Amino acid sequence: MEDAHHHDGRTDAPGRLLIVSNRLPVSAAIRSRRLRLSPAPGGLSTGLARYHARAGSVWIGWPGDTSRFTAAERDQLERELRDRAIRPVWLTRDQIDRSYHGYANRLLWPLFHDLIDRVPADAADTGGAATYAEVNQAFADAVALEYRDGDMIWVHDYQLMLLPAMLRARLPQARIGFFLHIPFPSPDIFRMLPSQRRELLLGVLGADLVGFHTFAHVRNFIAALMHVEGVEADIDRVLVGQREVRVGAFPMGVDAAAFAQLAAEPAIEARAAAIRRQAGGRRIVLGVDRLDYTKGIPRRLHALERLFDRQPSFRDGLVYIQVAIPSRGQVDSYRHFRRHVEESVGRINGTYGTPCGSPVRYLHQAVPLAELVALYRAADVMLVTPLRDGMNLVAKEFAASRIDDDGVLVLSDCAGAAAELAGAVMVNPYDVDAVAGAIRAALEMPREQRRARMLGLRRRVSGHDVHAWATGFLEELTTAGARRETAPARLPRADLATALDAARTRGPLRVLLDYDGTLVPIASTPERAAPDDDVLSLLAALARTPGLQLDVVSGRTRGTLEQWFGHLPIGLWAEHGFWHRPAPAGGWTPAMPVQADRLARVRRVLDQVASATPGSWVEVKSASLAWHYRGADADFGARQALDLRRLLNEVLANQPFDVLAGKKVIEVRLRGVSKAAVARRLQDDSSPGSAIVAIGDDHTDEDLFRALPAASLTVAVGPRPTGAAFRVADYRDVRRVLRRLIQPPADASRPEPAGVARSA
Ligand code: ADQ
Repeated sequence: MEDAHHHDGRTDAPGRLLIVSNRLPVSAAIRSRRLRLSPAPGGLSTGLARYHARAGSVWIGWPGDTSRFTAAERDQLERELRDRAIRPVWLTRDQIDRSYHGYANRLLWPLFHDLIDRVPADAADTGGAATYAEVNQAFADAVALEYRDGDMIWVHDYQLMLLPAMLRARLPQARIGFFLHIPFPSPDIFRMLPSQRRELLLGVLGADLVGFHTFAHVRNFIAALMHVEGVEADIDRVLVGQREVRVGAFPMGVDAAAFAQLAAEPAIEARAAAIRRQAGGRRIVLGVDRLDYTKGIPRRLHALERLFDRQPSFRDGLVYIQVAIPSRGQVDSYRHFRRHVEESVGRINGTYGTPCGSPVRYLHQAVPLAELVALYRAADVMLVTPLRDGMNLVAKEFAASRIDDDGVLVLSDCAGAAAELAGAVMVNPYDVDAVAGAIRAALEMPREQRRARMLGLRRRVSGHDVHAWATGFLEELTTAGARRETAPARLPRADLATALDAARTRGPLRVLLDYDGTLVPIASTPERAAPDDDVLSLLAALARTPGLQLDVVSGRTRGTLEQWFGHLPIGLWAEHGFWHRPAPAGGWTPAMPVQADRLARVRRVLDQVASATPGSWVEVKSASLAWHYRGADADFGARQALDLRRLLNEVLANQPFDVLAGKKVIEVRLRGVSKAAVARRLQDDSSPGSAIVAIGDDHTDEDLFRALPAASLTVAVGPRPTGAAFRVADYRDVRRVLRRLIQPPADASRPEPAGVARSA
């Protein structure tokens, strides 16, 4: 049987989008012997379902517990899902218990929401981690089966964090995106995860693009990566071996137009009016949440209690409607939590109710969308006070529904949405008094202010809806994948030879060489990397070559460079250009004043870390200090490095220092000292008409390449992503290229315009 997508027959059709998430937009159940599909709860499926309906995508996920289904019922389910472009991943009950209810919901969920006291003591030893991996593997099988060349794969959320790497291993060329719908915790909390920390991080990094709701989550993720070997993180990308992974904030939106349209329907307006009437003149305060301990419902109820206590007029002046959608009833802590919430509601109504009514209406049910929108429209104040939330779409749905520009949103500053919704009344959800105060302020807010705030909220919510979110993510994924395909890794070496020969026939050359990793291999200790005879005679020969001016630009100290190359008639740049010596008799001059006292203060900190970290040491240079931890225990060293980096980055941010993390080294360097500054000075003192050739192997050389004139011949050594025009494999290739420069240029033997011979 063919599905709809096979019928189009186009061979050049752009690939499809494969959405992969644990839950599908529908979940299946047998009720009264009939198969029923109902919309699945939760922000991910609700939000994305609207995108799926429009986009012609295929959705792969778990259809809910089908362990009691007959074979015929499963077949029927599969057919009905197929009509909705959905492919089910069948999981056993045990797999769901251990992986979804177990590892994902008992462990990852509370930990990622900073609620570590919700992590059960036995969370690590129920075999959940292994089953989680097994379930991710089952998803990988399903995706690989569906995948065709050119498709894009978009994996969602914390239940599937291993999946991107599993897919990368099977489909190396696929474009894979990953989005985390929940927060990524600070590295200090992430470190508490008892199992497969590293695997989860590397799992996610199998994607080409990793998205979060906010920059705070991006920052936490990147900080956690500082622990991981072989991974180099930048502000918006991570280098994993040779592969570049983009990382970014993509705040998810809601289908704002659809909510606005619903909100304007006469039936819904009438229903909202009816709800207001039933409140009998009381002001309406509303809460809508999945019944989840992250949503802050008990503290919210406390805040109301406090308000009723201190402000008796509110006791029959307002009604609080709490709609709590049942959620994760299979997990113990959710069952206990439900009881706790219901007891609180009972207590408040018992204490503050009157014969004519109770101040809290509590609904433990999923309400239909139309009813939800009517509630949004009826409310005077919407309370969204999670203790922690990836985004929180309820806040946005409320704003999108308020086409009357009225209603006040009280929003927790611990929700991702707080980074966007400036028009809300922000509260710390843990501060019960502040929440009570915010509810009161919201109720008393004058109409004009309500209107101004709501206009701002609506503008944001409709300008950044769920379609813009998905499109934005997928566009970025397209370019992220494209970059990998066009990485200049395959530039033929012959091109470099041709370009060099052409440059030499045109005029003089200025050749800039990095040292370690470029002229010699990287050695295990810096002392072992002394130049061999071959490289010394090669440099001497280059120095003698007419029309060629040679400079060595290195991070090494001037003492070392002087000792190795002092006798050669070449320019030397030590400590990334802080010291310069133009020629053997020239003497060394610093590029800027040394800030000895400031460096001394940093040094005290580094010395302290070094003394606490066996095997590590501090290197002192004129313009920089470096803490090397290559010799330390790998885990301990990484942990110390993380703490040190965070301290230095935060404390030194406003001081004239750069903090640079290299391979097992953290360096603090006077700002402005870089190979880029060398590039600028060089352009002033080169012979007129010189072409510049620059060769280097690490990221300090990238600064140099970027600062050179565009026509320069920049050459990267080794396999990292680079802005250089050419690439060679290693120091042996570099020497081969340099040897060529000692010979007369290949083209010199051919008849050339008169001016050219001069340069040879
Ligand atoms: P959730 O934790 O599920 O989502 P949220 O973003 O608020 O939280 O989404 C809840 C969804 O369920 C909303 O669309 C809401 O309308 C619906 N809903 C809630 N209560 C309901 C009820 N009683 N009846 C019917 N529908 C109800 C996770 C993260 C969030 C993140 C989303 C999307 O925890 O932080 O915003 O994914 O990424």
